[in-house]
Amino acid sequence: MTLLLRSLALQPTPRRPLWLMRQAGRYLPEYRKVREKSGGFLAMAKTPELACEITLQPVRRFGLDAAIIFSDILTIPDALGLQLRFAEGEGPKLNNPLRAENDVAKFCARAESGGLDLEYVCAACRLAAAALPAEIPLIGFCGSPWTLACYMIDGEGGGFWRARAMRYSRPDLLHSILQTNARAAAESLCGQMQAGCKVAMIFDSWGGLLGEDYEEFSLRYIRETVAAVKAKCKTPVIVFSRQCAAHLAQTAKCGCDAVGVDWQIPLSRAREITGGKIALQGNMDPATLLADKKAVQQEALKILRDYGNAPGHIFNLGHGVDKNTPPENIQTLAETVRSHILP
Ligand code: 1CP
Repeated sequence: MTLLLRSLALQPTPRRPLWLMRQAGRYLPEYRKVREKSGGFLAMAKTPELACEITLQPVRRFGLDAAIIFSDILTIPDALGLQLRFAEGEGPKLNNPLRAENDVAKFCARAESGGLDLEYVCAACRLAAAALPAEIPLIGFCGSPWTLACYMIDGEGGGFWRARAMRYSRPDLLHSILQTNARAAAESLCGQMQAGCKVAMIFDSWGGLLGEDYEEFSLRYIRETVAAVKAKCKTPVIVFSRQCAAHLAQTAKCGCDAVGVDWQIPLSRAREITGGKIALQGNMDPATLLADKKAVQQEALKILRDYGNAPGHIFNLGHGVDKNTPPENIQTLAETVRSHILP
């Protein structure tokens, strides 16, 4: 079994597996080169050969222990008719956000009748899984139902005020969006698993906006997604709910195999809370990678020592790699984690 799968199963490993959220992207010169030639993010994501190439780039360069398919959480709203676009120099935008009751009704009806066509994502997974060496598993992913709803309702990143307000003004509408998203997320993950991914990951990047409503509007639907994936594909599932340290105990019990932890709490505390019953992924502050080599080494060692020698740690960041990260700092991180041999 690969290092990552062993850690997910809480089995001992000779050293900690390492991969990084957003390990492919604009900080890599080889990514920028492909991006320039292809005409932008969506063209890359929708061309399986290019998506495969970009997936492999960071693994080749740094010798990481997992690859994550190059795609985006917003492929689901795009496939369900909300039309994703990237305006130059801006973030992603959806042309048809869900604002009125009628938009939501049409959206849910379409999702139920039409299914989800993300064949280009599956095609990229098949290529990448075939190109990777056996010891490097491919991770497939999706956004959590709530995080998808944030973009679907507001139409773009920012404060997500419309999505947050809907839980007070029309919780019934929000619940129907979330229910539809839970089914779509599970379907998308299962498609990626059937196309060769060995691990599924759910990104709940905006779970932290919900406060005490996290269970009702996010975790409940993550639980449903995890159960649906487990019923069909049996692959391990990682759940990353950002800025949700206060809800770690509940998240750890949602049926997943690992939780992603951000840098709000030390891993040792996260382990106390989760009782060692589940693997933990994280949790270096990505800003560390904008500092110097010495800081990267020190922080990496601090995290490795803080977790201790127990099995079940997947080294990662607490959020994605920043676009201003010097690649040589990731090289330093990879060398530091690789040379930390467990007794
Ligand atoms: O070249 C570019 O300008 C595109 C930048 C970019 C990239 C590299 C976007 C647009 N998406 C991606 C790839 C991506 N997105 C991956 C690829 C695999 C890898 O990790 O290497 C993954 C896993 C995602 C997931 C994603 N997309 C999340 C969840 C994780 C997180 O970072 O919180 C979210 C919230 C998105 C939305 C999104 N897509 C792109 C951007 C810039 C954003 C954020 C928009 C915002 O600010 O709200």
